[in-house]
Amino acid sequence: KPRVFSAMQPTSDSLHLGNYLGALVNWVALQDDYDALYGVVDLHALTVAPEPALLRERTRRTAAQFLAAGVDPERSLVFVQSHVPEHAELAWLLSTFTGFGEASRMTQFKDKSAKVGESGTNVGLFTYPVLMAADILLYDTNLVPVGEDQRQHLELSRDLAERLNTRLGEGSAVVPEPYIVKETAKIYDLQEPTKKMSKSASNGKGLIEILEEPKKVAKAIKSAVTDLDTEIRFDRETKPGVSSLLSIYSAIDGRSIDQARRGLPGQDVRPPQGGPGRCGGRLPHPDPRQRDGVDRVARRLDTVLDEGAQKASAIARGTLERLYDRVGLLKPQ
Ligand code: AQP
Repeated sequence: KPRVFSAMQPTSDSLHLGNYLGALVNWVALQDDYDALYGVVDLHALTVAPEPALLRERTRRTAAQFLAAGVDPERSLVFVQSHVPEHAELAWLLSTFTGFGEASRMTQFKDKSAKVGESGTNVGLFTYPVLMAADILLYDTNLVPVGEDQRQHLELSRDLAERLNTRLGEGSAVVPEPYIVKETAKIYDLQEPTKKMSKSASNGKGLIEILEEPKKVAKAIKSAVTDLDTEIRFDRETKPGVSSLLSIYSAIDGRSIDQARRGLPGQDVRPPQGGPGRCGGRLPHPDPRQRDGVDRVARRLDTVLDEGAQKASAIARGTLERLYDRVGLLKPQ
């Protein structure tokens, strides 16, 4: 089977609707046809200097939300990045293949460092896309399901894979393909509908957390920014607020944008198993079953993560040894 890899950072108590619709729904859908590995990338989270106890707690919660959303540990490996030391090892090797200018062109670093200023930023944030490339190349990944915001980082991973093949010989790395579903590639902030929904957004009211109380979700949707006229029409340019709500509604309820606009019944085509499903009334909101799901799976979590890390590490070791050999590192006897 071809391989799929993707990951999320444990940087909040709950994933948000952008993480869910942009990535997680696709992880669940792909696990049937692919050999899937899904990671909680705690090493990446260190770039924002989290409080240690909170990071540990969020690492487990993030993994639990993968399972609650329908990632099935019988079919997919779920693991914590720091439990597989090969990620950090390959990141170092790849950093020696990455041009300084190339890394400097990453827009996410530019945006994030502009927010905190040079004194607030760190080298880890700068080399973040190199660690991400290591995450992906380590598993000879064919497909990476992510949101639109990760497209440029994916492009760097592809460039690095090609460079390894050119400099170290064919078969050094698999060149990964992005899997970005157009309709849900970018879920927008409810208060600023031209910006992506993001946990670090300045105004928390524009965000829907998937573990939020349905009542609060309904309230957030009701107070979403729309526009002055009453026409319901999909047009990102002139009606970003209305268009964003239509996209969310359509993605959650399985309606086409046009059906959603006309209030027609949906086909219940998505999301797959474990997803929010149909909603009461006219407002889409995540199903409370997801909350129960998180509690139910918490007990199984340690075993799942242990097994996931062991199996992931076995694959990762093979890739790393191949590359260490090709760059000329002396093998320990
Ligand atoms: N608004 C979004 N629409 C679609 N997809 C999105 N993703 C994130 N926001 C949206 C996708 O979710 C996955 C999680 O990636 P991450 O854990 O690295 O988080 P992130 O991209 O850093 O998410 P945030 O909320 O935007 O965090 P901050 O504010 O810290 O930057 C990825 O596949 C991402 O594409």
